[in-house]
Amino acid sequence: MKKSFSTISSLVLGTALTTSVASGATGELAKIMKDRGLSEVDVIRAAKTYNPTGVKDKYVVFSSGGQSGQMIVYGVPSMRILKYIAVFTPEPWQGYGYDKDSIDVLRQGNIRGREINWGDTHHPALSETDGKYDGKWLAINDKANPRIAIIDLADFETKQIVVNPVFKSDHGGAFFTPNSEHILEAAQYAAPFDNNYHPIEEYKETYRGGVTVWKFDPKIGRVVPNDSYTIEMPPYMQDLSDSGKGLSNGWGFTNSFNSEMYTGGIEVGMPPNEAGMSRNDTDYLHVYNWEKLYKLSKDPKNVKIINDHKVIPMDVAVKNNALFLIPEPKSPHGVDVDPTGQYIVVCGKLDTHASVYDFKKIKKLIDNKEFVGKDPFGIPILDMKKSLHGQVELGLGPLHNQYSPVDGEIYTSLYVDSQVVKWNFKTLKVLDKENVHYNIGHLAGMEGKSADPQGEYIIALNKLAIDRFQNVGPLHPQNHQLIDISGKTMDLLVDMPLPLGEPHQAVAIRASKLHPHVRYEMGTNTKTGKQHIGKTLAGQERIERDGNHVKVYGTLVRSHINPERITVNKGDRVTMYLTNLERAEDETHGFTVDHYNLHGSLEPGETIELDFTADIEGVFPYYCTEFCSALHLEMMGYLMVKDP
Ligand code: CUK
Ligand code: CUA
Repeated sequence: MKKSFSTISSLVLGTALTTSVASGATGELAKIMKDRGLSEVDVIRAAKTYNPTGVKDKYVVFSSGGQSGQMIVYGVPSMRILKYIAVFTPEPWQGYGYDKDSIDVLRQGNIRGREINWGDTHHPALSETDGKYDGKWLAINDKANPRIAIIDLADFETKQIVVNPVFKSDHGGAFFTPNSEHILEAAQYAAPFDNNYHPIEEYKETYRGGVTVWKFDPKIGRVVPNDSYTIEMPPYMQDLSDSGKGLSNGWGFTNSFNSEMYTGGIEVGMPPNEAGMSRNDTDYLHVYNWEKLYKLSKDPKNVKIINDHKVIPMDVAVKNNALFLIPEPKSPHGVDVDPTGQYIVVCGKLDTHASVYDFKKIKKLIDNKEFVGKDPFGIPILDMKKSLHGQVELGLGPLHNQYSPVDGEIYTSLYVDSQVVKWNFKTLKVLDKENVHYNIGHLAGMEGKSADPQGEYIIALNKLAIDRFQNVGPLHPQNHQLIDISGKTMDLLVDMPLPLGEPHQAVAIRASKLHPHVRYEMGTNTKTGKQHIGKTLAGQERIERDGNHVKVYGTLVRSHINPERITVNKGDRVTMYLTNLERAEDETHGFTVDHYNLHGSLEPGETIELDFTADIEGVFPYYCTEFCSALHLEMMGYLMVKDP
C-alpha cells in the first residue's frame, strides 16, 4: 500500500496538482477512488494526514475551547482529538468539579465570592525557555471573567486559576515572557480598577485599561499573585499583546482600539461624531518595559494598592521611560513579534495592510527621546512612520500572524476575504493566498509564535463552517483546516469539525517535547502534586467515625472497591478518600455514588476525595464508572443511609 501511494505522489508531482484523473492508481485503489469520487490530489492529501493505527502525530495542538471554558488537544497532521482539558468549566469524565480537590481549583476562580462555572477562553500559551517552547506549562485566559488558568503538561490538568484583581474583562493574554518569568494579561473593556460604581461621564477620569504582569514560577508552575503588578493604561480598549523576545526581550506590546474613548451616547473630551469607536484613523500600540516596571513595582512608593494588588500608575511608568504609544492603523487585532524579536507585525480588521514595526527603530526613538507629542494622559507618542519597517497590502480583514523557519516568511489570516496569505515581512512582498472556509480568526503554525518556528503546517481556525459539514442544526461545529505549507504554495489538506466552542487561538508544539506521566506516584493529590492526606494502601482500608463525620479510606483495583459497604446515618458528613492502586498504564477507575452528584476519575496512583452530606435516606449503589476489566460490573458496593 505504502509503495503505491509514493508511486502516485511521484506521478502527480510531475503534473498539475489540479488533475482529477486517476491515471496513476491501479487495482483496489483505483476502484475506491472511482467509487468515492476521489482525485489523485485527494488521495495525496489523505495520505499526508492519515495515521495508520498506532502511529502517533508529530505535533500536538492546544486549542482554546471558547465559550466551553475548556481546551481541546489534538494531533497534527491527523487532526484527531486527543483530550479536552477542563479549565474553567466542570467536566464530569475527569471528575473535574465533582470531587473535592478539583472543586477547590475551580473555586480559586471565584470572583467577589461568586462561583463562576464557565469561561470564555481565548488565548492558550505554552511556557518558554529562551523563547522556545519547553513543553512544561500551559496558560489560558478567560475573557469574560478576567482570569488566567495554569495547566501542568505532566498530566494535562488545571492546577491554578488566578482572578485579575483590577480588570473587569481581559483579552490580551495569556502570553509568556521568553523564560516564563511572567505572563502578560491585557484588559479588554476599560472599566474602573476598583469595584465601585463610577458613572460613565467619568470615563476618562476613572475608567482604565492596563496590562497585568503576573509573576510566574516556572519551576513549580504557579502564578505568584503577590509578586505581580498591573501597568495602568488609558481607557482605550486594550487588545492582543505579545511579549518581546531576543532583541526586544524585556518589552511588551499591546494594541488597542477606541482611542476615541467613545462610550456609546457620549464621548468624553471629544467632539461629537457618529462613527464612535472607529472615527480616528489610528489607534495606539502600547510599548512598555515590563522588566523595568517589575523592578519598580518592588518599591512601595511606585505603586498604588488597589484590591490588594500593586498598580503602577501611568505617570510613574512615563517618568521612568517605560511606557510609550505608537499610532497603528485603526481597530487593530493581532500583534505578533517575529522569532528574532526585531519585528512586530500588527494587523487590523479595518485596514487592508499589515504594519511591520522595527524594534531597533522604536528603541532609537525612545533612547533619543524623539516624541511627536503626548496622549491626553501624558504618555509619549512615537512617530508611526519612523517606527515602521513598512506596510503591505494583504487583503480584507487581516487579523493574526504566524511565522515559519524561512527568513521573513509569515502567514496572516484574512477574516473578511476568508484567506490565509503568505508573505515576507522583510521584503514586504505577498507570496501566496489560500482560500479557507470560512472567516478565519487566528491561525496556528507549528511553534509558529516561538523563537523556533517549525513550518510544515498552518491550521486555519475558522469562525464559520456554513456548508462544510453535515447540518446538525443551526449551531454548526467550528472548522479547523489543516494547510500544508512545506511547498512553494499552500495546499489545504483537510477539515476538522470541532464541536465545543469558538477556537479563538491554538498553539502547537512538537510531540517530542511533551513528557506526560503515565501513572502517579501512589497516593498523589494530582491538584497539588503532593501526597494526598487520604492516601490509602492495600490493607489500610477502613471507616472511621468522629461524631457525625464519617471518614472512608478506600481503594480501587481490578476488580474490587474496598470497602464494599458503608453504613451511615442520615445527615452524617461523609468524606471518602479513594486511591487507585493500579500501576498498569491506562487502568483508570471511575467512582460515583448514585443520586449524590459525585464523580471521580482515578488515574493509576491517584487519590481523590469526595466530600458530601448523606442527606437523603436510602440504599445507594456506588460503582466504578470506567469499564476497566472483565469484572468491571462487579466493581461496586452500597452506601446505606439510615434514619437513626
Ligand atoms: S481572538 Cu479573541 S476575539 Cu482573534 Cu485572539 Cu477571536
Ligand atoms: Cu474499575 Cu470498572
